[in-house]
Amino acid sequence: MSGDGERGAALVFVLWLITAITVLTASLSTSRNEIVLDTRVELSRLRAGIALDSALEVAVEKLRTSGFEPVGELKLTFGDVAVDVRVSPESGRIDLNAAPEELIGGLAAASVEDREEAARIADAILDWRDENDLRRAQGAERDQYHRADLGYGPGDGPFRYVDELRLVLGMPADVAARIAEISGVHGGNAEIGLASIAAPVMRAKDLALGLDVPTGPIEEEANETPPFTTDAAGLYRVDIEAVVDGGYTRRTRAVVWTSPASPGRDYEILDYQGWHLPR
Ligand SMILES: [Ca+2]
Repeated sequence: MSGDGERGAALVFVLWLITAITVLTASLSTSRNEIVLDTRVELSRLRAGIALDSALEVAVEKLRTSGFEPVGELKLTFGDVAVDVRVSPESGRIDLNAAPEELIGGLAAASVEDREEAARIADAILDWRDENDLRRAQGAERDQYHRADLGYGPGDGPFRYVDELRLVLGMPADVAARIAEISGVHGGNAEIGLASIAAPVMRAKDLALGLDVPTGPIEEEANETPPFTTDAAGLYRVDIEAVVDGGYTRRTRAVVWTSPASPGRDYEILDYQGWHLPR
């Protein structure tokens, strides 16, 4: 069977599976019994999970063939599961491990309004990634983590995942989430590439250069989607949200590499995270 034929058959199977689970869910829908309600949530979780996995397959295939121009967005429907896909090139992000120190400063300043807090966060990020135990002026090394009773120390090496930002001493969770939106660990570029650059990334770059631009998060920027461009290294972040029956919601974020060096591999998933948000 050809590749297209196999994918077509797989999608038909996915639709059949979701329909079968939908029928099963409907047969439970009149009951108020607690165990049955738990089962319905579990079935929604399952339907969303199947749709998320299928959408990731579709997104990767589209990246490998036609691309995502003009904007990296795609809407899919699997039965009554509505799926939104957003794709963006990793080279449009700031590499947490490779970026020069000023750019890490800009990254923090674009994510926190207070310049002193931004400077503390930048120093703590740099102390996390450098291999030495020499504390920067406002940073944090092993001693500071020990005194904060965290039970772990700084990585003293490259960030493996953007979510490791949450472990950095003094990093508020919302700031870690904002920085994670505009940074990555897989690109390996010291400079931001020519790939589509989101507004906060541009601001981080300007702040690193000392230009007079606003610090902190800007709400409108979060909703802007820059035009899609191809990533020269074939590295993309794929954000997917699946909503079952307009209610139960599950999300995944994956970093995919569409042109891995290993022969015989079509793509590799370098990072994968999942959330489910029960209503
Ligand atoms: Ca260190």
